[in-house]
Amino acid sequence: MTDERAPYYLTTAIHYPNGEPHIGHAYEMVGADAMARFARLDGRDVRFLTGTDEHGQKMAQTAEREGVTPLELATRNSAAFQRMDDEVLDVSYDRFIRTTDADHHAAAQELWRRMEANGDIYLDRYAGWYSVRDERFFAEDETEVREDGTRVAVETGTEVTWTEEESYFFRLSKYQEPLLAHYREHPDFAAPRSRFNEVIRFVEGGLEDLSISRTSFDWGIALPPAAEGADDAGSRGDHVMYVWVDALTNYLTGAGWPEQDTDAFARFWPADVHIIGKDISRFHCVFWPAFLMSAGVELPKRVMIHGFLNNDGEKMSKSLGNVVAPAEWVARYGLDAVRFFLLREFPFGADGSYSHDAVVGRKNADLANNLGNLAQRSLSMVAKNCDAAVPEPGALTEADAAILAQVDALLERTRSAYAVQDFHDALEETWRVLGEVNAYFADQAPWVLKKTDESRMRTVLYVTLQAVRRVALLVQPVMPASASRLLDLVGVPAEGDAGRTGASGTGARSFAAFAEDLVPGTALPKPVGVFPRHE
Ligand code: ME8
Repeated sequence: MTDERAPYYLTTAIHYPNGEPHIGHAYEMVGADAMARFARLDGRDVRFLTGTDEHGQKMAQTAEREGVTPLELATRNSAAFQRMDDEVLDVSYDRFIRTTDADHHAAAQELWRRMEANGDIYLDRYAGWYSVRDERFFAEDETEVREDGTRVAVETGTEVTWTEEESYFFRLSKYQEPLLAHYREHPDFAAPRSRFNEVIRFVEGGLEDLSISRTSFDWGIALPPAAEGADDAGSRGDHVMYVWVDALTNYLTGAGWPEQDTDAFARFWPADVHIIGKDISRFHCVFWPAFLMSAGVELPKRVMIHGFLNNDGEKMSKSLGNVVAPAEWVARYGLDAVRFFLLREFPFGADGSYSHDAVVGRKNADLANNLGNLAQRSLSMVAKNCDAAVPEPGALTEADAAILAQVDALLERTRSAYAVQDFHDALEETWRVLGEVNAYFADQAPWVLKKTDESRMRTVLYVTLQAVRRVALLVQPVMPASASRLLDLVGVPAEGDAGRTGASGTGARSFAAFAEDLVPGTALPKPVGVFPRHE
């Protein structure tokens, strides 16, 4: 049977397992997870790829310092990243790729072979500055010498070292015009616009060929054997692929390329969106599409460049001692409050900050007061005054219809916001409408109607539950477990694993349920608080 759902393939950056995951990694995962869940609930056939980027000099050096092999280091920390996804953040990924996986080696070598067959790879010598921390090369004028004599990359502040070695080069310069043409024809290729513009300006400034192999260490993917009769066959074995060539290829491996799963590849490639942070936009918006053009593979549809999450406005760093472990955060505030905070607090494309007060503010004001109290008060009244079942509404007044119309409009608004990864807008609008529902509830005062007009009280409670139900459906991608509990309370049955609630247990409800109405007479469970206050 053919699957009629439209495919949706999204990826995160693959993270360096040279240490434990931090809250910046968690931020990216929560954003991507909300997108994956939204797409599933909206009827798409989702493939969601994440994983770890295990090769390169940084991994080799860290392993040496710690007295373990690079593979041991990678295996240990890759497991820590996977635990963060599974046990801490409830991320609904479909595959956790490791660049040490066998199918990935095959894909990276195939990409190389194709770029080479296209005449885009040549042997030369590299002489210049390399930052191991960033795993990237810098031109001399992109570096500066600090007072203490160390030379650093201006953009990232990391130390660079002079590197001279035989290296294979990729003819990036050849792709300047094709890239600019692609950007012109696909104005949504990267977002947000301001970050995309930086990329365009960089390409307009001219592109130099890129060094894509290293000889000074061996922790990387071997080059494919030379084509017959090639004159570089002798030295090829001394090289490993530059880690970024290998890393970027993971997106193809994860779709089944080249031959692991050709049906999946036909279905899921080109990727709908790569989700990455602002520090690696050049790799994803310049190098990656150039590699793909060279190899004759279609380009991804979109690169979403998110901003950085800082600690109270300060950059997180080990030396400042302000690195927060995601598990600590979740233990302190609860998972759904953390997920909500991360997506509600500032736009995904912008930089933002967290602080204890800011998280508690969101948790108490938005979740406990605005949504939690509304649900709790209306459900308690129903439990006491309507035989613990969905009440039968009478004719709707203008006020009833107006508030329901605002709630109904949220699905389309949320859908278009998610289409451009604007969770912040979706949540801001949802909470604006929740504010209106709270005002409606206060105006209608069902606790007064109880004494004067019970039939009208039932209508007001019905309308309020209807609003709570729709909001709960819409916030499932952000707060899977709490939304699911709330939907249980308003009597919306779970539908298996449509949205993959993962560790959170109970099933999700697809957005198809949005258009349905609560059925009067449906028995409701005893109401319990879903959004506790942070004391
Ligand atoms: O760059 N806030 O890995 P990585 C938000 N292996 N996002 C942050 C962040 C912060 N404070 N710090 C880092 C790599 N990130 C490569 C990627 S992809 C083929 C290879 C984001 O572990 C960062 O922007 O250093 C990136 O998207 C991701 O975390 C992994 O960073």
